[in-house]
Amino acid sequence: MKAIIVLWVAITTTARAQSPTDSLALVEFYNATNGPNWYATWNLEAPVSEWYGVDVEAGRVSGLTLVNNGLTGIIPASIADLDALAALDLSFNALSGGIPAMPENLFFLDLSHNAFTGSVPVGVNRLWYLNLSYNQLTGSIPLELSDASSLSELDLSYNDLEGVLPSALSALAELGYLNVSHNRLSGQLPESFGNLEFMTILDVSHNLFSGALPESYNNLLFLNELHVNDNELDELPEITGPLLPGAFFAQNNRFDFGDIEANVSKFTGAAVYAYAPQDSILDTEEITVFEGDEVTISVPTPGASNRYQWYFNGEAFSESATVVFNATQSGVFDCDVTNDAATELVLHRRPIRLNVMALQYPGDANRDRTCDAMDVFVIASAYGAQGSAREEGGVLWQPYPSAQDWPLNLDYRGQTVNAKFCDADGDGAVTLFDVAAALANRGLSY
Ligand SMILES: [Ca+2]
Ligand SMILES: [Ca+2]
Repeated sequence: MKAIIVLWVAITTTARAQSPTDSLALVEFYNATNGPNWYATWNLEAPVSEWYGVDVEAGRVSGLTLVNNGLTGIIPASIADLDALAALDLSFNALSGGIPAMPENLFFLDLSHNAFTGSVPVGVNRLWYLNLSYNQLTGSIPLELSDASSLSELDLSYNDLEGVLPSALSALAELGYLNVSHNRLSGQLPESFGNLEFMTILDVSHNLFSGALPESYNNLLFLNELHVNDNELDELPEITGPLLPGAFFAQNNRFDFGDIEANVSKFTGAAVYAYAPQDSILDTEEITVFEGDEVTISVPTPGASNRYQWYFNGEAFSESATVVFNATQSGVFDCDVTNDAATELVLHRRPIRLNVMALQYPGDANRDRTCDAMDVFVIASAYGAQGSAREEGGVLWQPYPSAQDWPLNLDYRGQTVNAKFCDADGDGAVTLFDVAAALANRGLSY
């Protein structure tokens, strides 16, 4: 009832100088967005032209600016009745629900920093400024946005938008600012954006874009800021076109030194930039060999002036791109790749796990490569021990892949020897037969 009275007052007091349709739509908006509790509220008995944030031109409402004014609730569908409205700024409030059809003559629309859900509105084709950032909009970026041919600033950042960045947006010939950062957009960056000749700031960061940064972006001669960081891009062309004196952010992608080396001066020439860190390179590997086998590990990664630092179990191991060695013990190899030209980036090679399977010569219980009286003594000290059998039994003086480690370790002259090496014949128990094997092979070495 109160709302109806308020409505009647508004119409009767303002109708003479004001379109009744506009007044109705504004009062409905006021009621739907908790008007009485706005920080700066409206005196509905005053003329519309005196209401806070309302611009009136020639008796029609042309602007509505209620930034950070405590608005809650939804925008009613009747907002579309304000058909002379040119500018609508409701940013920094707590409005929610879907964004209804907007007055079609709008050229400025800022609904950023609210809690709107649903999809990006379309059909407002006179817009030159559209900011819907910091909401919870879902769905994809509508192709129809490309019908707003005067659009020069488009900000859809900090939403939950999915799908691709439509190539059709390259029809927005006036576009100078495009920000779609902090969504879940994927696919390739459109080649056609190289035609957006007035593009000054392009921010596609914090999405799931993959593939290459299109070489066509070299045509963006006014590009001052390029934010492609925090995606899954893996190819950076040599940037020959824009000077990028402002900002160039490419970190947290899958670029390697082949991508960065050629563009270092483009980064360092910018006022602010980052090309590090990048994702780890190459796949994790697992290599299983017998001890003594030759092993080759490498870091096949592009870059003309790369340097390599290998680590084995965390300790510096080698500085070669490719390392060849004879396996002695199991462990994990890591490699850091640095570059003399692009000095701020360290690329981590994903680890290589080396499993070295021990070989056993029957009778060499203490593993000093010789079978002698000491081995007889060691075997006797493990007499009765049991554990896994070898896959292949036998006592010939030749290497056998050893069994899995036994629970028992022997301390022999400060050296730990697993009891499985006392099982000369490999049957899973240390018995007199093993002592006999050691005696038979006594004096042999390898
Ligand atoms: Ca020995
Ligand atoms: Ca045995």
